[in-house]
Amino acid sequence: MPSRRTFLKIAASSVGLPIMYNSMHGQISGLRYRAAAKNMIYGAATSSSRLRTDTAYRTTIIQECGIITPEYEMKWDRMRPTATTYNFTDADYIVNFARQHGILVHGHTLCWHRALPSWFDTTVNRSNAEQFLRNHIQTVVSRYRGQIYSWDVVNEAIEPRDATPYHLRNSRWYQYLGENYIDIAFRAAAAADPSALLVYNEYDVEFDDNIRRDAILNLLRRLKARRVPIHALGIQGHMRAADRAKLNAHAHLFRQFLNDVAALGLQIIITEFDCDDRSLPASIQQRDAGVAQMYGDYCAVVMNNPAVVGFITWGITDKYTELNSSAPRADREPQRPLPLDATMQRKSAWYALEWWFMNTFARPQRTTAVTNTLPEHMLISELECAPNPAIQQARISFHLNQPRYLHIYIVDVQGRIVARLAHEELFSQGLHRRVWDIDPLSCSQGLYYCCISSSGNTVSIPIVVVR
Ligand code: 9MR
Repeated sequence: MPSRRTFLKIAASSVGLPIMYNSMHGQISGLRYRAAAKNMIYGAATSSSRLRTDTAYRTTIIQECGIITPEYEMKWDRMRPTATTYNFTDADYIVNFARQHGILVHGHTLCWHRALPSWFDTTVNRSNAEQFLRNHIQTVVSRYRGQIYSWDVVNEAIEPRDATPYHLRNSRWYQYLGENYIDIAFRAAAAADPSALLVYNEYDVEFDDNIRRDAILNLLRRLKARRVPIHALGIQGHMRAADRAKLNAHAHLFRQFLNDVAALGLQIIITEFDCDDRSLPASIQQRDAGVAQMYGDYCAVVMNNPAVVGFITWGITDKYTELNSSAPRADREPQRPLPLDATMQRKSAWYALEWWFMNTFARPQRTTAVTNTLPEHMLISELECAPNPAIQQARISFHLNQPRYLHIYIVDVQGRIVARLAHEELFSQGLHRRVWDIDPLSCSQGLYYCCISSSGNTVSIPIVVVR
């Protein structure tokens, strides 16, 4: 068998050589690695000011998050100081921070009825609304082309109380453009960044409101029928501890809804999970237990659906939860809705998520790293990649059930090849265990995939580089 080795150059890092672990063996804690081992993504909403000023917080985000959502920075009121100008400073900061640490970005949000700038109502009208929407999406999405994993293209478009046909929210966008605004937004986003996962984001799909759920499903069906480029449903998941019994009583409806969405060929991401603890007593122990139970019960529904590929919490630490302003407790105790407490310590909610990531089944490989996985899945099995700590070598093993020409390589989260280990090399049937020299690996800290491809089909496993 020819043994061809490919060597890579690396820009020497001032912080030393990277250490690489196979996250599947759990040497690294942090929910991002737990999720990645199942080809899922965990992350949190964040803000540029917190990342800039709070070092402990920043370190925590790097350790825990495989994806981040800007809580404010990509909303119209922050990006559009005037009708003709853009301010990208804070959004750029978040996107650059994410790139430096191998973290994906969930862009939020291109079209929403809230967080509009003060000039909006006096400037935008029926005759120019389409132009404003198109220009905004074209400008913002192309600026970050290739750097945003997923975009909340349209947020919260359903509101049955507004009594419109199809239960669409009677927002400015709807008043000016009708339902067509949704098509316009998705098509503009797809044109500006064909590689981004395009998401429709909604809330309140978990309980007894069938009208709302059906309205969302019917909207998704109409979009699919019109061939609008939509790839995923975002479910916000803002929960209240008080609603636990209600969640469990209606879990069959929520489960059915997830199945119906998946049947449309859409992925599902939980995009804004948190748990308002106002109904619970002041006792920290009781609150943390009640909140964690809600995390666990929610996961018992969503983690068991293979279409659910991501779980994002609305913040990661209680220190910065928005619930203290939007839903303050009567006793004035700070809310405890998130996986980490205000000093970045893990709470039961963190362990509930960890348990679910460790015990859920692996999702089909991520499309950023792989293409069609099924046939080669059966052909190649037992893939493992164990780089040594000095990262000069990686031991890769796999089983092949017929002789094949293979490509073996390492890609980053955007699917870019950072190391080619074998190129169209013939491998015999059976177990292969080989050590490849990597001299040294051109990987900064973050998540990568070791991939084996044959005839356009790829299998991959997540690996993690830590500096
Ligand atoms: O958490 C956000 C809050 O601080 C902002 O004031 C508000 C308006 O921009 O948006 C909040 O985030 C919302 C998100 O953008 C969409 N889904 C509901 C979120 C919580 O209200």
